Parts: sequence; C-alpha cells; structure tokens
Amino acid sequence: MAERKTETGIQDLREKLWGAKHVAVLTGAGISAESGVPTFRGEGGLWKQFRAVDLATPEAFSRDPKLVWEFYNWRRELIAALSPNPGHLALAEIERRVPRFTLITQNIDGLHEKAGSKNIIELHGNLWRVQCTRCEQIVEDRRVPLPELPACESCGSLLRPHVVWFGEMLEPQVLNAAYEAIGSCDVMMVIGTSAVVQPAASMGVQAKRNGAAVAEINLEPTPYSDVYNISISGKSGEILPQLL
Ligand code: BV8
Ligand code: ZN
Repeated sequence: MAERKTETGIQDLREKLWGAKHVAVLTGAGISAESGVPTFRGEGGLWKQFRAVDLATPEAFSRDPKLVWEFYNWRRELIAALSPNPGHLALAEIERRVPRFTLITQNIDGLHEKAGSKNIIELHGNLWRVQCTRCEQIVEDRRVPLPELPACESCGSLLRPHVVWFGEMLEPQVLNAAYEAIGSCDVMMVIGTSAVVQPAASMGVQAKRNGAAVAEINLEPTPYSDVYNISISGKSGEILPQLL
C-alpha cells in the first residue's frame, strides 16, 4: 500500500485544481458525516444497524412498504435539521472559481444544494423527492414526516422515495451526464466514498483512464487509493477548505 500523504497531497492537488479547465467531483456519504448524517459502512454505519436488502431494494418495498417508508421518514427527520459543513461549502466555492465544474454525488441528502453548489448530478436520487409507483410522476415533497403510506396527488397510488435502490438501473440521462463529465474533466476529486457500490465506484478509475488527474480524500484507504494520482488521508471538512 502506497503512503497516503496529507501535506504534500494537498499542495499537489491545489496546483492541479487551480490549473484545471474542468473539475469533476464524486462524493459519497463521508462528505456529509461531519454534518451528522450517518454513513452506510464502517463505524456507526447504517448498514450495521439495518440490512440493505430489507430496506433499500424494490423487493423490500413490495414486501413491506410501511417498513421502508419508516426508514426513509426517519432519515428525512434526521437530515431536515442538519446543515452543510465546511467540506460542502468549500466545493461550492471551488465551483465559483474554476471555468467548469461538475459535482456527481451518490448522496440523497440534498446538502450540496443547500451549500450553494449548482451543477449537481444526483446519481442515486434525492430524499426530498417522491415518485408515484403507478403514474411515475416525480414531485418534490418536504413534509416531515410523510404519512405512513403516502399517496400520489394525481392518481392516489402509493408513492415511493425517488431514490435508486440496489438492483435498480440508474436513470440513463443522469448516468450519461456523469460519464460526459468523467470523460471531459482534467481533474477529478473522489471524496468520502468507500467505492463499493457500482457504477459510481469505478468512475474515478474511468476518469484516470481518460487522462484526468484523480485525487481521493478519505479518512480510510479504499480499494483505489493506490490507483489514483493522489490519495489524501483526512476529513473532507478539514481538507477541502485548505484547497481554497
Ligand atoms: C445498477 C440510495 C444496473 C438510497 C444506494 C457490479 C459488480 C457487483 C455488483 C454490482 C455491479 N453492478 C451493479 C451491482 C449491484 C449493485 C452494487 O454495486 N452492489 C455492491 C454493493 C456490490 N449496484 C446497483 O444495484 C446499482 N444499479 O448497477 O444498475 C444493474 C442492475 C442490476 C444488476 C446489475 C446491474 C444501484 C446502486 C444504488 C444503491 N443505492 N442508496 C439510499 O440511500 O437509501 S447505495 C448506498 O451506498 C448509499 O446511498 C450511497 O449512495 C452508496 C455508496 O456509499 P458511500 O457513499 O460510499 O458510503 P459508505 O458509507 O460506504 O462510505 C463512506 C466513506 O466515507 C468511507 O470510505 C469512510 O472512510 C469515508 N468517510 C467517513 N467520514 C469521512 C470520510 N471521508 C472523508 N471525511 C469524513 N469526515
Ligand atoms: Zn400517480
């Protein structure tokens, strides 16, 4: 395992970042950890407490929609009270200072938008949108909590969270937009993701293959730490402001 440098890594990334024409960023649950949003894997991770297959799959929703809604209502309640942290804010500031910026996130918490980021691609959907299981209409819904079994305003059918569950396809336009950014960026930062959920997990390597310089910022090593050009060990809320 190559050494994961913090000081020289930050210096190196700073130089690359401020010379870039198009900066792409991929974020995971780790960027929101310092805001108080639980991550999925690792210490205190959601999937230690709950089984993903019981809650974040279409089969789980068909079997027990009340239980799945209870899980999402609990997360809505928790996240509604939280604010962006210095990591989210630094990304919004970087976007204002570079010629082109694309933020690809696996998170559904909406905190990047709250921090002022503009060009956001939400790979896995958004906790604050719901979709009708029959007429497929998608609407923003910020009620906390939602009824046990929320119903569509147009057709009365059961609503589901507008998120991508395990075993479901990501929306093609969303995925295409992400791949376009990955193919055209010259610098990519991969921040706070354990890099195990596909297809997001391999986006950093794809950017590197396309010629971008790729830097990881994570508290822990990941399967790609040795593959990227730079791997910085630390909290995103502490590292990202140092890039400004
Ligand atoms: C699909 C949304 C086509 C809702 C989520 C190829 C090989 C093997 C399996 C597959 C494959 N392709 C597809 C699959 C199946 C599956 C998959 O990847 N499974 C894995 C687990 C093996 N993928 C899919 O099903 C995807 N669909 O590919 O469609 C298809 C379909 C069927 C069959 C084949 C192909 C859809 C995946 C969508 C899953 N939806 N959730 C919800 O949240 O409720 S995933 C869930 O994990 C999260 O939402 C999150 O988005 C995602 C990723 O997690 P991370 O963000 O990385 O978070 P994690 O907790 O793991 O890590 C946190 C990291 O932060 C850690 O590294 C930690 O060290 C670090 N950290 C902590 N604090 C800090 C920090 N870093 C910095 N600073 C800090 N302060
Ligand atoms: Zn409907």
